[in-house]
Amino acid sequence: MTAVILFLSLINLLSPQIKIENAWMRNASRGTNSALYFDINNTSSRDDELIDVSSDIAKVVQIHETYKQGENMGMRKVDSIIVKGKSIFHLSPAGFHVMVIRLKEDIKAGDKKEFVLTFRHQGKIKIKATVKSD
Ligand SMILES: [Cu+2]
Repeated sequence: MTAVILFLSLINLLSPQIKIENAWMRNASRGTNSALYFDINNTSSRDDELIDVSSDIAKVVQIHETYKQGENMGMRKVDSIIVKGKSIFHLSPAGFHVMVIRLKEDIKAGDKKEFVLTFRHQGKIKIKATVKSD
């Protein structure tokens, strides 16, 4: 039994069940805000949950959603994003995104910036986002 569990957790380590694809963010200058987008591909049948995003390039990093209130669009912080098993969750400019607040440096088109995503089950995943201009 122990051997089976060990074997299964080894498979887990070798082939991540959560794949982060198409990570990109907008160019912006030091002191201003930017946003990070990516697709979360959950290849396992178990739901998972993005609970934290961090980076050294900004003072504050938050998960946000976009919402509509009457004619106005707004955005607000959410605690997490749930990704259903066998599904892909898209973060996008008009939807969920990661707000990168008060950049410590200029970020220019072509740069690659590192973020650490934390999932409830998968744990930490390091990604590199490509900076694009509008
Ligand atoms: Cu936002």
